[in-house]
Formats: sequence, C-alpha cells, structure tokens
Amino acid sequence: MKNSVLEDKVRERKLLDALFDDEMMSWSKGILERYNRLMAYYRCAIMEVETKFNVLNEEFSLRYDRNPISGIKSRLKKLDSIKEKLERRDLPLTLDTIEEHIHDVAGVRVICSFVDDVYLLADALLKQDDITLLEKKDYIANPKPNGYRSLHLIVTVPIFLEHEKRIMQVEIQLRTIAMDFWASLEHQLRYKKDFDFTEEMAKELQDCADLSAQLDARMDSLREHVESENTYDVE
Ligand code: 0O2
Repeated sequence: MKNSVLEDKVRERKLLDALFDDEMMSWSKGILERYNRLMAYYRCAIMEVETKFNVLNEEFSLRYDRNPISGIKSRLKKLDSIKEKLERRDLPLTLDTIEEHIHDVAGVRVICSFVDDVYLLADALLKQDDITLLEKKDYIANPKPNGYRSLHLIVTVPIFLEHEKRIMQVEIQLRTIAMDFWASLEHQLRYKKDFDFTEEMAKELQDCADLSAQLDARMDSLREHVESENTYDVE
C-alpha cells in the first residue's frame, strides 16, 4: 500500500473513532434533539398562522361571497440555507443565533386573488391581539429594482405547549396570483445552474413584472365594477 493511501486510512480511522466516541455521540445527539425540537416549534407556528388565514378566508367568503385566498404555501427553511445566511452575516451556526437572527425559518406564503385582498388580510391579521408586527416591507408599493412585488411581514405568534408558551417568529409573504406567477418563474430562472442574466434578460423580466402589475390593476378594477353593480342590484 502506498504511503498516501495508508495515511488516508489512518485519518479515516481517527475521524470515525472521534465520531463514534461515546461522549461525542451523546453530545451530538443532544444538539440534534434540540434542533429537531426548535424546528417542531416553527412548524407549530406555521400551523397557527395558517389557521388564522384559513379562518379569515372563511369569514370573508361569507361576507363578500368570494374567497380572498387562492392558496397558502408554507415551508421551513433548510439547514443549508440557514447556515449560508448566518455565514453571510458573519454569525456562528448555533441554535440561539438561528432563533435570534433568522427571521424566516418559518415561512408562510399567502396567494391572494386581488391586490386589495393582500392589504385586507394583512390588516385583519395584524389587528389580532396575539400577533406582533416586527417588520413590514411593502414591495407592492415599492417593488424591488428587478420587478419583484409582494407584501412581507415578520410577526411573532405564540404557540402553546404542554407546560409553556413560546413566542415564535414567522415570515409572511402576501401576494397575488400574478405576483406569485412572476416570482416563481423568476426564481426558477435565477437558480438555473451556470447561467448569468444578461442586461436584456433582466430588462425583459422587469417588463414581465410591469405586465403582471397591469394585469392586477385591471382585474382589481373589474372586481370593483362587479361589486358596485351587485351592491346597486341589492339596493
Ligand atoms: P426562500 O427560499 O424563498 O426562503 P434576507 O431575507 O435577509 O436574505 P432581505 O432582503 O431582508 O434578505 O429579505 P426580503 O427582501 O424581505 O426577501 C426575502 C424573501 O423574499 C426571499 O427569501 C424570497 O422568498 C423573496 N424574494 C425577495 N426578493 C425576491 C426576488 O427578487 N425574486 C423572488 N423570486 N423572490 C424574492 P429567500 O431566503 O431568498 O429564499
């Protein structure tokens, strides 16, 4: 056996000994358990927020005779994305830094029918006394330079466990079907491997975002028209 191969084998053996050392095993098991528990709390927070939106959807559909929510998509941020975000901010990867500095571990995306519904739902949620608003970014009123539009809220919501109440952070993105269509496709294109957007392509994407904003505005005025006609009929 060549020396370098032998050295690799020795190194591998040392690493495995260290990994399977009893103390190391129980230490890493403890961390893993705490990480899994934290992620379970975030999942509970997602359920709480989803329920709040489902209740609002139910109530609004009775009141306005239509559903303001077309769909809800939720996700837990993956560990590699959490790690990458902490590294970008020069922060260590610990459970405390995750809870303190990563505000979008729990993410709830609410896809609305019309732009007005975005604000109606956001206002109704923020009025609830167990919800606290930490941050609001209105990329509908002020779209990102690439054309991205959505309303982002970072909120806290309590979750009730057997013996304690925990306050968890959740990022909520509210957007219309048209905004979601644009963002989903832009995300797919952006993450295509080994491809950089040319200036023309970025401009084309911006134009598509403008078109989707126009579509939203036209659909909103159609809805207003239909609703005012209905009110007129009733009177
Ligand atoms: P994922 O996989 O959706 O979670 P930060 O969150 O700190 O990195 P910032 O600027 O404070 O950055 O957050 P911001 O602008 O509120 O946006 C965060 C999230 O909004 C992103 O999450 C996306 O989901 C969405 N988003 C923001 N800008 C764009 C955009 O230009 N295109 C698309 N398609 N989505 C966008 P993540 O963590 O990037 O990804």
